[in-house]
Amino acid sequence: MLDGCVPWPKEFADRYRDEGYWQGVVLGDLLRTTSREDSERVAVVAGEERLSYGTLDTRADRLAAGLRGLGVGHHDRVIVQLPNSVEFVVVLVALFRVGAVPVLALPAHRRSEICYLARHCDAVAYIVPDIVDSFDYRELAAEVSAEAPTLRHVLVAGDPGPFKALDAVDDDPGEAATPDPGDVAFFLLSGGTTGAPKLIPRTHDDYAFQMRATAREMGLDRDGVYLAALPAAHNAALGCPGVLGTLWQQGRVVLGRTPSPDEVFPLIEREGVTLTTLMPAFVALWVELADLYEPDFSGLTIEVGGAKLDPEVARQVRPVLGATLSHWFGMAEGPLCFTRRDADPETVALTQGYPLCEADELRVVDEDGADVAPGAVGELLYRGPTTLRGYYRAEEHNARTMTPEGFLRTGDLVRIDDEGRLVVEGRSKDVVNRGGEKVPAEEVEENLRGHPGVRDAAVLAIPDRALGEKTCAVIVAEGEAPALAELKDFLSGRGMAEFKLPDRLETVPALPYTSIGKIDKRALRAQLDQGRESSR
Ligand code: OOB
Repeated sequence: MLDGCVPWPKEFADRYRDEGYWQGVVLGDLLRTTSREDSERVAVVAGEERLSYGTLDTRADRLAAGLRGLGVGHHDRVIVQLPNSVEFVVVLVALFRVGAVPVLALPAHRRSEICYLARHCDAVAYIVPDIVDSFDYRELAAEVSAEAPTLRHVLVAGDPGPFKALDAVDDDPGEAATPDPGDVAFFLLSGGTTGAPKLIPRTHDDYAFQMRATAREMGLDRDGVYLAALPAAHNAALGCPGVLGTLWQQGRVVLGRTPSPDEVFPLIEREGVTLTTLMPAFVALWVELADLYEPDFSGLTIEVGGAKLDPEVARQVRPVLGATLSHWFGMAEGPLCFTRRDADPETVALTQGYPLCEADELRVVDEDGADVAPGAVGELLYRGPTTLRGYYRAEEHNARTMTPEGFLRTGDLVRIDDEGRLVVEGRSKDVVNRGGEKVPAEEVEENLRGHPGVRDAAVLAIPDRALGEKTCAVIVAEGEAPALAELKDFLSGRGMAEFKLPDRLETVPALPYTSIGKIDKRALRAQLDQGRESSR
């Protein structure tokens, strides 16, 4: 396994192989079989374009050869920051075939996140689009190049500007070595723990199992049509079964850019979409706007997860949209629990169902790490054939987030009900879950403290009707307090992604601290609530 990754101990790896979870396949084989057997079969629909398995397979082979020609090779890390597009699919498969390791950045990431990633993993290449939603990724790439000494290539899908066009990376395919199925295939980004984003190694074996098992449970077979409405770089839309899992099943992927009803409702009906993934805020919006469209989604299953889902919204999905809902608790780190398609409506509304497979081991523990009584709430610990054993190059962090027995501390507070179903009750980690986008409080706090008008800062989640949660910055001012707009500009100027910028600002004379010197957020929240009460 790539240096800096933590392998599963041999006894676990043997067991996962013996029990048939890991089958020794490699992700570079995606598209291959179907291309050989049924070359004209449509693999991807993007706008008016319909691309066959044969076309994509050839494009991936030619790009892989071109990348080798540029000197990109086995184990080289390549940051991929592409929107849902044909290029996204071709680039990933090409990198898998080269044995290079894609690092899947989200389209919303900016200089701060990308520079950190590039330096942290010593990326040799960075692949971007030209302009999306009026944001010029080539300018971002220029800034990243200046700060990342190992970066040798910037490749642009579209107009390359000063860089190299992705299209021009093209060569006749030659013989290539097959990577080890137990090795890392790509890195996902952690949805937020402490500080900077962490890199999650996903192996060929573990991801192939995840895709196969989720496809089976969601009924996605060769006739399945998956709509990617969330960014495909996110685990939920990539491999649950998502874009890659659908191609693995020889189904058809429809690429959307956003989950907004005016864009995707017509697509779902036109393409006969059978499966899609949404964050809760969009399920609510779909239900709310259904009257305008009168959709018939009786052939559609919607996977929803990533943040708390309002049970009332869940209950309306079948009557209003006609669709089947599957309620998920998932993490890029690997844990997956979800309600199956035949679950009764109340199970779907109120629980996140059962783990992906029998080899998944779940524990619910108290603050001292002891198992809680059955049914009681505690932190979820997770171990299994898709769950990582350690983040990449993060020894200290791993010592804190992995137990000595190899369980991941999820930072989520859950209980297991008397039928064995998972119920997410809250979380202990310091993250704002802004409609499924995770904002690590510490990272925002640290950056806020860099402003000359901020002496100290804390970041809290506040309830929001549409997104579930929004971000509130609480500051202690140095002199005259800066306004929210100014702080947002300041953080943007530091290269932070827009979804991490605070939505609200409060100023206090001092922040409460605990005896061990951490900001006492519970006390701070109480203090703010009290202030609000008394000013009513
Ligand atoms: C998914 O993955 P990530 O890595 O972006 O975020 C994971 C975190 C969890 O640790 C938890 O805090 C939160 O998102 N979360 C939920 C939830 N599902 C995830 N919080 C409350 N209720 C839920 N149902 O978000 C993800 C990955 C794969 C599939 C689905 C979601």
